[in-house]
Amino acid sequence: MEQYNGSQIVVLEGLEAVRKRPGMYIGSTGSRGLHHLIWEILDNGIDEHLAGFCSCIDIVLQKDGGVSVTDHGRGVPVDIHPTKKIPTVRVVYTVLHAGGKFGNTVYKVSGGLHGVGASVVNALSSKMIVEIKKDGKVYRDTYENGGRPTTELVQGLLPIVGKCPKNDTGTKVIFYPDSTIFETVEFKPEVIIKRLRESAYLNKGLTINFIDEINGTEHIFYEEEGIKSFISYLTGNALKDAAESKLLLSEPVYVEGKSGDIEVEVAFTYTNSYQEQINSYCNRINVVDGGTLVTGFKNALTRVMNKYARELGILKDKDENFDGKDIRNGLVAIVSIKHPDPQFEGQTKTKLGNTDAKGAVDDVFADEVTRYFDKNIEDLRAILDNTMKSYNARKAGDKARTAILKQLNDLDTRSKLASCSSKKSEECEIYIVEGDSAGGTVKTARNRKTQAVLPLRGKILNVEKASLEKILVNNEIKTMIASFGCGIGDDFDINKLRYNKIIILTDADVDGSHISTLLLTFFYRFMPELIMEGKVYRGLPPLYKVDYEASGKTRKAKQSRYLFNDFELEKFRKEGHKIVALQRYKGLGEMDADQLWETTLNPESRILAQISISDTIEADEVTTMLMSTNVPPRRAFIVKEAKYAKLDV
Ligand code: 1YM
Repeated sequence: MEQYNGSQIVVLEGLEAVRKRPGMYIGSTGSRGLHHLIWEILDNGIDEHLAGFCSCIDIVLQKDGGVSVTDHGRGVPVDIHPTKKIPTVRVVYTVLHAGGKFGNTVYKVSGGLHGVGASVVNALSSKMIVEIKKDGKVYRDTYENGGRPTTELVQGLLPIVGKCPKNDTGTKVIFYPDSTIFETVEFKPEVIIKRLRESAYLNKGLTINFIDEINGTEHIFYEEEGIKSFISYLTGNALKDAAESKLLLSEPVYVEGKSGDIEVEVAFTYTNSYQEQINSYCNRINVVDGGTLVTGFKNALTRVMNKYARELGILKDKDENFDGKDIRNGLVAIVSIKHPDPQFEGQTKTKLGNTDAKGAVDDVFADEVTRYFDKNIEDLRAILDNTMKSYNARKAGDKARTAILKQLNDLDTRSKLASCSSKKSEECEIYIVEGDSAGGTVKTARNRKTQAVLPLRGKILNVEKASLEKILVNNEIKTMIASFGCGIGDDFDINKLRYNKIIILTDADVDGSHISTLLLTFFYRFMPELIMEGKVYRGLPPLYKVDYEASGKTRKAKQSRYLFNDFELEKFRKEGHKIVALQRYKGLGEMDADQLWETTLNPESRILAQISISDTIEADEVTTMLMSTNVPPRRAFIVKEAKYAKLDV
C-alpha cells in the first residue's frame, strides 16, 4: 500500500465528501445517477474528439459488472503535476474540480449536471483502472474503495506496464460502480444506446462502438450528417407511429456558420402536426428549457419568413406580419451551438443565459437560411402555405375558443369537484383521483380546509393529436381547467392558479399509469408552465404494509410500517426484522380513510414525486408513442426520482 503524503489525504477527504452526498454531484443514486457515471467518462472522450484528436470511442458493458470506455486520442498526460507532485492523470482522477473545468480545451462539456469530473466517478466506484497509451508506452493507474490509489509510484511516476506502437495513443477507463452507494448497479443497454445515438448525431464524424457483453450485442453509431440526420430520425419515429403524419419538405434543411467564437448549426423540417418541437444543445448539452439560443433562432425565422411573404405577395402592404406561432406550426428543429463560456441558468441549470448566443444564432441562421431558400423556392412555398393555413385556422378557431372559454368560466364544477374552504392558493392543493370510489374515500379522509378532490371518471381524452378546440369539448378536461382557474393555451395565466400543488393520485397498476401519463401529456402540451414551475406532483401510495417484530435488543413489541416499493421491501427484509404479516395493496380502494390520510394525504408523512421535464426528446417520444394505441406507456418518464421516506406507524 502506498504511503500518502499530506496533499493526498486532502484529496481523499474531497472524494469522501462525494461519497457522503452523491446526489449533489450526480443527481441521484438511482438508475439515472448510475448511468451518469458513464456519461461523465464518455464526455471526456468526446471532448478529445472535439479538440480534433480522436475519431472513435469504444464502450463495453462487461460481464463482471464493470464498464470500460476507450478513446484513441492523445492520452491523459502522465507527467508529474507541477504543484501536486503526482502524475497529472492521478490528479484528474482523484482531485475534485469545481465545475469540472480542467485543461484548456475551448468547448468542454461543463455546466448543468454534467462536467462534475472523472474524480466523482472514481469516488463512487469500488474499483477503477486507467490505462494510457502514449509515446509507445502503456501506463496504468489503479484505485479502490472510492478513489484510493493502489499503484505504487516510481520516483513520482506511474510504472510502465507495456509497449505499443508510437502512433497508438489513447485513454481507457474501466470502473465498477460501488454497490453500497447505488440502489442498483445494473446498467440498462437501451438507456446507453439512446444516449450514444444522440451523441453520434451531435458529434458528426465520431464513431462510437458499443459492446454489450452481458446480452451479447454490438452497436455502432456514426452519423456523417449530424443533426440533419437527427431530424430525420425524430420525424421518422413520429411517422412510424402515426400513419396520417406527413412531412412538408423533401429533406431536412441544414445550415451552419460561425459568429465570433460561437459556432452555430441548425437543422429543421416540418410535419403536418399542430405542435412545434425545438431541441437545443449548447456544447452538446441538451438545454431543455432553451434560452437565448432558441430566442435567436425564433426571431430570425419569423423575420425571414415575413420578409419572403411580402416579397412573394402573400402578405400585402396593409397586412400584419405573420405571428411566430403560425410560422412554427409543425416545425421540428434542432439548434446546436458551441460556446466558449456557456452560462446555464434556472433552478435546474437547463436554460442558456449568454446574450451573445442570441445574436450569433440570429445572424448565422438568417443569413444561411436565406441563402438556402433563394435556391430552394419550393421548400419556402411549402412552409408559407402551411403558415397561411395555421393563420386561417387560428383566426377561425379564436372565435369558437373564446366562446368555449367564456362558457368554462361559468361552468358549475360542484357536481364533481369537492373544493376546499381556504381561498389562499399558496396553501391549497388539488388531488386528481382515479375513479369515483377512491375519490369518495379521499373526500372523507382529506383536510377540507386545504385539500380539494377531483375524481376522474374513466380515461381522459388522448390529447396528442387533437386540436385545442376539440380538447375543450371533453368534459373531464373542461372540469379540470375550470377547477384550476388559470385558463389554457395562449390564455393560460399561472398567477390565477387556485392551487399550489396539483397531485395526481392513481393506482400503482397499468391503468393507473396510463391515466397518469395521459394527464401529464395534457399538462405538457397545453399548460407546460404547470410542470416547469414544479406545480405538478404524483402521489405515491404505499405498496405494502408490514407488521413486524423489531430486531432490536430490548422491546419486542409488534410494530407496523408502510413500504413504498419492492426495493424498500427487500431492504427491510435484509435488516433482519421478523415479519409477522405482509399486506400488498392492489389499489387505493383497499385503504380505509385513516390509512389513506396517513400514507397519502397527510403533508407530514406522505410522499410526493415532483414532475419535471428532464429531457424534451424523451418527453416528446412518449407523447408520440401514446398516439399508437397498443403500445403500453412507459411509466415515470418525467417523474423525478422520488425520495422514499420511512413512515413509522
Ligand atoms: C475515456 C476517457 O479522458 N480522454 C482524454 C482526457 C484528457 C486528454 C485526452 C488530454 C487533454 C488535454 C491535453 C488538454 C484530459 N486531460 C486532462 C488534463 N477519455 C479521456 N484524452 N492532453 C490530453 O485538455 O489540454 C484532463 S482530461 F487536464 F490532464 F490535461
